[in-house]
Amino acid sequence: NITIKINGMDVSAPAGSTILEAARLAHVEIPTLCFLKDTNEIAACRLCTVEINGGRLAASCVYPINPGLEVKTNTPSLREYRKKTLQLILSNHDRSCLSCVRSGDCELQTLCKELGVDADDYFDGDKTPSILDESAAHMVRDNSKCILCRRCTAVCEKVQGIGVIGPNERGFATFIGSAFDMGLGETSCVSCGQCIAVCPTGALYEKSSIDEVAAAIADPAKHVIVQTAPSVRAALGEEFDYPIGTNVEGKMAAALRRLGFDKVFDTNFSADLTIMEEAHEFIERVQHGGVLPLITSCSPGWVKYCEHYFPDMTENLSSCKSPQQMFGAIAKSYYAEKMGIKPEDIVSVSIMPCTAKKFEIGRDDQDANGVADVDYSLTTRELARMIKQAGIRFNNLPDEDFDAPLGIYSGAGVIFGATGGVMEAALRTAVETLTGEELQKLDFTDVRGTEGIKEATYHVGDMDVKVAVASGLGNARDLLNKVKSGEADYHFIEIMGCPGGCVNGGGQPQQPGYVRNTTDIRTLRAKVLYDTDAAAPIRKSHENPAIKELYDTYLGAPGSEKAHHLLHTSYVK
Ligand code: HC0
Repeated sequence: NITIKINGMDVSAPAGSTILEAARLAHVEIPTLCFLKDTNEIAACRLCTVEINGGRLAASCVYPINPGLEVKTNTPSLREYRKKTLQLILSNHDRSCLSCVRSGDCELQTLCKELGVDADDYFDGDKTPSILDESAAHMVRDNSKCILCRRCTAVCEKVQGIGVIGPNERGFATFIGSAFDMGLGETSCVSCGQCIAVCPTGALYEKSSIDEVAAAIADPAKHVIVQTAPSVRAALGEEFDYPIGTNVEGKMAAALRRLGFDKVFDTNFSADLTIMEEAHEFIERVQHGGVLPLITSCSPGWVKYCEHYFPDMTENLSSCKSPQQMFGAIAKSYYAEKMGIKPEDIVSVSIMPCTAKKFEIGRDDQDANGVADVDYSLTTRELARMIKQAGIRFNNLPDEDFDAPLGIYSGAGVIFGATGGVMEAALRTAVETLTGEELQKLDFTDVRGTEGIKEATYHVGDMDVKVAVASGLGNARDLLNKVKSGEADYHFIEIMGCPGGCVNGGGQPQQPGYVRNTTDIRTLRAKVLYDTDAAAPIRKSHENPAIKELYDTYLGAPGSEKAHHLLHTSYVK
């Protein structure tokens, strides 16, 4: 450890720490705006500036501590300096805060309040010309709210390995955009929304379908049903001040009912259905010399990435639709017939932790019944907004259950939302199907956890099954390059587009930089799903009674013609 002085106090911190980290150990939080640990360490915004060794200024987010260093974090001149920095940012910022989507949880707004910025027009003058880019299916870019922190470009390039946005021009003319000023929708953006998740202001946000959903609910001619993805229950509470890692499944179901949905269902049900089809497909490919490794296809950001960047591997993708889409196809066939409702009179809504799901619902071949499988996909954040707009007191709601039959799920279905969860769920079913024996231990712990790439080998019958799991597209790229070079020979791979899986999706509640930098958000949210699985009375997809009934009375067997028609799809090269 190295001992330094912070505001006159001795503070001991590990060698290699920055001033920002050392101060935190003394419970002193230095303000930051652009800083994202391991992703955006560029000291661009200068808000974290401190005084060192008697008055020199240093950016604490990147300045390493050294023996004898003396730091002041809160002098009158520093406070003035930070206020000026904020005033300068505000001078080139669209300050229509009242109507901004981030009003109330904007990091710029919070800092202005905390640091006592008492007016917003100090340095008014020219503004950098800005664009509103609405070309993508899933999101809007509003550069008038951009503060050039570059968190979005860093996550796009360094974490996801994509880099479709970056700084254009120089100096005062600098703006974030795509090459040749193309709209995002014209680029190879995969719609993951990780840029939105890290944006501190209202410059990036999902394209909202709240009004369309509310109109459908108000239309008496429509039967409006909703499904909620596994990881929404693990994060929605954050929008209502619950600690990160609180399971709000029961209150979420109650809120959806009060919003007026005719039936409240669960994507976990169709996650179980996906496992039935995907495990069957895996066994078929293994036994009949099909293309291996089989790679999961439920994450639409990943699927789009594969189509753009690894088109020669689309044959490896499972032909299974995602659980979101399988749900929609079953809702407008099996459920519609059961209820005696025409598919075109059903409006199928999904609540997803994901922005790429907005893109997925409009893909070709996602309309098994002649109408879209899913009509609207809302993010977790949009659901929170709808609940607030409707005056529903979320925190006071009772816990309620999902409706049957499309709301019944196994523990295997709920863990889909964490990286490794789809693999574990598939193994539970594939191993029992291949061996004909009951598994003694259902926990495949090697594929759990938030590491970017995980590998394991399982002895199944007379075969060693080699599996791998990657989350985050930079990790997916590294893993696929190993497969292409022949360095690795897996049988089955799970890939999720977002680092940590859907719990960390681009549609989840946005946590401010200082929380992201100090809290393992992914692990806390994933724990909700693993705890739910551990406590579930049924933990294997093939034992879900509603799934059994679906096959017995409607689909026949996994991989049947009817199942293929409704539940499988194809990809673009
Ligand atoms: Fe996921 Fe899904 S697990 S992609 O991460 O597979 O978005 O939560 O809903 O469809 O089930 C997201 C989450 C889903 C789907 C499921 C899968």
